[in-house]
Amino acid sequence: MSQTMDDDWLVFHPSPKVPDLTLPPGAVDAHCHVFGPGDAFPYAPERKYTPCDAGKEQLFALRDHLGFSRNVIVQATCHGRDNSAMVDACRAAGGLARGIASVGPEVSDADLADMHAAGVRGVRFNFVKRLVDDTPKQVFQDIAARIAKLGWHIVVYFEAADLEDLIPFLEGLPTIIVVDHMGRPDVSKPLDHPDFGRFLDLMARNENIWSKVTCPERLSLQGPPYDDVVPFAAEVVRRFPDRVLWGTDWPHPNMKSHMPDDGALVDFIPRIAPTPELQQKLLVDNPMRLYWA
Ligand code: 0GY
Repeated sequence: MSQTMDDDWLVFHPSPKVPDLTLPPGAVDAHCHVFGPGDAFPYAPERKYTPCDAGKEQLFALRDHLGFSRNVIVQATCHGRDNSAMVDACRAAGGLARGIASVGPEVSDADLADMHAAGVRGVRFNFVKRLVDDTPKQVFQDIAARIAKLGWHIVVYFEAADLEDLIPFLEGLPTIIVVDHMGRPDVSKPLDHPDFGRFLDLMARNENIWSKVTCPERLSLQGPPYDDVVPFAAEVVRRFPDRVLWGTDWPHPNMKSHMPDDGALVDFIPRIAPTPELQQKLLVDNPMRLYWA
C-alpha cells in the first residue's frame, strides 16, 4: 500500500487561533496523536487509512500555542501495533507526555517495561469497525490482566450502537477504563434517549469508568460551534466531574466534513465545564491523577 496520504484526507488546521480561554496552569491535552512522519515511522500494512504526516514537533508546537503543558498521545490505528512513533514522541517530550499503546498478545514483558519507562500508561482496545479488524475478547482480557499489573489502564473506542453488547465485557475489565468521545452518542437524539442513558448508567454503576468529553467536531451534525454536542458533554462533566478528560484529538484523523480550528476547540471547554473548578478537574487534576501520579 502506498504511504501517500489518502486523496480525501483533510490536513490539520495550519494556523489555529490563540484560544480566548486561558487554560489553567498545567493543563493536559489528554487525547492527541502523532502520525509518522512516514519516512521515519512507516504506516502499518494493515491500516485502514493513510494520513498526512503529523509529527511530534508539530504536536509540541500546538501544545505551546494553545497553552497546554502536557499531552497524552494515543496510538493511532494507522500505526497498528508498532508503537514506535508514539513512544519516540513520549521520550522526546521529557516527561511532559504520556502514551497509550496498541498491543497484541505477542508483546513481551520487556517491551511493556520499555514502554512504561518511556511514559506509556495504558492500552487502547478499539471496536470501531472502520478502523480495525476484529480482535477476540479473550485476547483483550489476557492483555488487560497483564497491563493491570503495571498499574496501567484501558482506553476503549466504540460506536454507541455497540455499547449494549460490550457492557458485560467492559464491566469485567480489571482496571480504570476511559471511554473515547463519550461513546460517540448520536447527538440528533434527545439527551434523555435510552442510548445515551445506557452510557450514563454505565458510568454511574462503575466508578472505574471514565469518559473523554472530546470530539465535538466529530460528533456534531451541525458543525462549528458544535451547539448540538454541548448538552451531551456538559451532562457528563456535571455528573462525573472527577472522571472526565479533555483533548484536542489533533491531528483529527478521518475528518471528512471540515477541519476544526484547535483554538476554537479549546474555546468549547467553558461551554461544557462552565466553572473554573470544573475546568481545573477536567484539564489538570483528573489527567494528572491518572497519568502522572
Ligand atoms: C480518534 C478517532 C478516530 C481515529 C483513531 O486511531 C485512530 O485511527 O482514533 C476516528 O477515525 O474516529 O480518536 O482519533
